[in-house]
Amino acid sequence: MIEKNGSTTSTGSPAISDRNSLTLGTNGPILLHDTHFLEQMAHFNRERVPERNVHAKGTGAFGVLEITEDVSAYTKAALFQKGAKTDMLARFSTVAGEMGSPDTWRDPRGFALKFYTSEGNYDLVGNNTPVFFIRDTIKFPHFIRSQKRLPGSGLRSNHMQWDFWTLNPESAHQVTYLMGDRGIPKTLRNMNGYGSHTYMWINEAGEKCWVKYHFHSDQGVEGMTGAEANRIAGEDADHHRRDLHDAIERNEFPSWTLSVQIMPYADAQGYRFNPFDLTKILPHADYPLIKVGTMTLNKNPDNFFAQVEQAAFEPSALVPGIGLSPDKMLLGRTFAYSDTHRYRIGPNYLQLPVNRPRVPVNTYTFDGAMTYEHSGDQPVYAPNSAGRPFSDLTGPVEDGWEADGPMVRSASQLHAEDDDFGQAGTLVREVWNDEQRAEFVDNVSGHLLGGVKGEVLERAFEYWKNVDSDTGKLIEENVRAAGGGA
Ligand code: HDE
Repeated sequence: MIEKNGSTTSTGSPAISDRNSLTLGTNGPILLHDTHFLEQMAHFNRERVPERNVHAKGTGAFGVLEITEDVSAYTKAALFQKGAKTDMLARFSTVAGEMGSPDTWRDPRGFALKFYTSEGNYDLVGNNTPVFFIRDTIKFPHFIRSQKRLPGSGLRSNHMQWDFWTLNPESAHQVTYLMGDRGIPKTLRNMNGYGSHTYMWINEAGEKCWVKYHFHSDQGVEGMTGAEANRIAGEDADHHRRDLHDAIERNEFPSWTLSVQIMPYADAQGYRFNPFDLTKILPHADYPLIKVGTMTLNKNPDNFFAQVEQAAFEPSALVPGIGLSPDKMLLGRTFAYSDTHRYRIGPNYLQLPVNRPRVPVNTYTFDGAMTYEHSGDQPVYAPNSAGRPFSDLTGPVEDGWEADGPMVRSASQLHAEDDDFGQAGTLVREVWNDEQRAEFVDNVSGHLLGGVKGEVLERAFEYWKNVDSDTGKLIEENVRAAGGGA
């Protein structure tokens, strides 16, 4: 008795029933050899892979990057040549929330891009903010744990967040940005994206420069107030995911204009800010934006788990013409991402269709769990006498930079105008208008009134007065008047 066009077992043979277990008599016990039941249940218990330990809640879409301008003077990377069109995947995410957390919590948004280029994958894993909270990778686990849940109660804690932020004052620029009107995007289509770090570009002649990426939303940048966000969080935890998905379903394809800031290689050393300090921006007056092209998202994933949950982005995925920089955060990330993918997805995560390069791969890594791609009986060592290609270049690498000195553990050397609060103060005083400043003061006051107390609260008042004394005083007055700190 076989049902035509029914389902199958995972071994491909016709399944008898997905509704009734095999029993002895209609009222009898389930039989151990009901292997279809066993397989369904055992696999069900293994359906989840560990969620990302940061950026767990996210949304993905496929699209294309089209280069409309000539930037070949700066980079030889194929995907950035005028006229190039490169398929891509984007994943936007929050940072601290778990997989089921509300899209509209106040948090930076991940802006992770994977370009399937003709020279291999290029991943640009940025955020919707041009800066970040810290300058040294070693602080990252501490930072993230302080933004998540208390070890005892498992509850989130504003007090713990502010304890970290005020004990690490380099966070001030990013926290100012986070507490401003861009801290909660209205939709994922209404936010900008940034590479955040300073990277290196190398042109055909081997000349290097430093580069920062800006993806400006062609839909315009719009935020959401805290009150609105809290209401929506209760109504629809997937508000942002739904908006992006439904817009693409309606063929309303969101796009972003890609521009770059280019810093001549030699400028970095003496520039007034350390260009490799991730808590700093490069003022556009010093290095104006240069338009490059347009990124458009035009296809929803067919399967969320296979194509978004298992998508693996890594700052180490580079192509010729693009390099890293002395930014300690960027260098630290080049280890962390592929390490987390090997753990979370498996050692052969790059063989999954969503992560697989669109070019032939000839690398000397073999076997490991779930190996799918293989190189037949070609040599698995190099050099070899069987003609399997291997690389053997020596001498200075084209994407390197000069460095020397004793081995130390220390903060980077400060440049002339480097400090923890200056650029945050500029954002508050010179970039924002009165309305944006008022919203910022309300957001910070409200957050501090959410359980921040004692010396942490006092440090927070000092932190904000260091950013800007007027708004800092206003925040302190608001919080004390509302009985904060009790
Ligand atoms: Fe991440 N980050 N990060 N991060 N990050 C991860 O990789 C890490 C940082 C960012 O949609 C993890 O797959 C370290 C800055 C995005 O799949 C992990 C440091 C920026 C995403 C990781 C940072 C980012 C991640 C967790 C300190 C913007 C989501 C899960 C140096 C410039 C990518 C994972 C996606 C994800 C490590 C800081 C952006 C643990 C060590 C700065 C958009 O590997």
